[in-house]
Amino acid sequence: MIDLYTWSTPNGRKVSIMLEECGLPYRVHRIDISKGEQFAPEYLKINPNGKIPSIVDPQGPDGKPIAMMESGAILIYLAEKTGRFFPQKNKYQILQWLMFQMGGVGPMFGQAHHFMRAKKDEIPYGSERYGNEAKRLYGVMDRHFSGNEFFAAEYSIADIATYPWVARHEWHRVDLAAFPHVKRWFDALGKRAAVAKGMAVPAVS
Ligand SMILES: N[C@@H](CCC(=O)N[C@@H](CS)C(=O)NCC(=O)O)C(=O)O
Repeated sequence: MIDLYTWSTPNGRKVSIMLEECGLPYRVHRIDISKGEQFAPEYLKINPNGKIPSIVDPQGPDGKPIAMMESGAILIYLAEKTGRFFPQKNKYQILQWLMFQMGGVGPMFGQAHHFMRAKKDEIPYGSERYGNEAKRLYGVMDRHFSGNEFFAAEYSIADIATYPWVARHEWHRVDLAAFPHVKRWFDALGKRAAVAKGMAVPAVS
């Protein structure tokens, strides 16, 4: 049984979607990042970066336990463990779009959320800068999806990594109607049972 340390955020949900897609049994540990639980000394032993998500797999490589942080690396690990959603024949295409998510979509949308949903006064410079960058990234995805069903030739960890971020489109003030090909991709993925299940993790307590 894999232990998943997570919270109700896009980076956490990438991993719960992947675990659901692969049919791997897992146990959810809620790390409430609004309460600072990500900085608890016990948790830092699993994730030295003090963020979610993390996993501990007692059956890691060579049968030995492994603890992992960084959602992109965890997706690659789970894909290689199960042989799912990261086929060798599309490996570099998938990696390219996975890195686009890890280095672009995630950090930029995350910053847009920070500035647009700031607890005190909204900071217009930050909202504009990251809001514009978010829209630019939607443009890149929209052009790609105008001629491609998925990021790579088939559904892969690149799609799994990006879906939970696009699911927060209202948070970064993007109207999917302006990006019809992203909307088609988003709606199609949302119909997958594993995506719906993974998006509901952690369960509301
Ligand atoms: N690059 C990391 C980013 C992880 C990340 O930023 N997690 C956020 C939630 S989505 C977090 O734990 N934030 C708490 C904090 O920064 O203190 C990954 O993909 O795993």
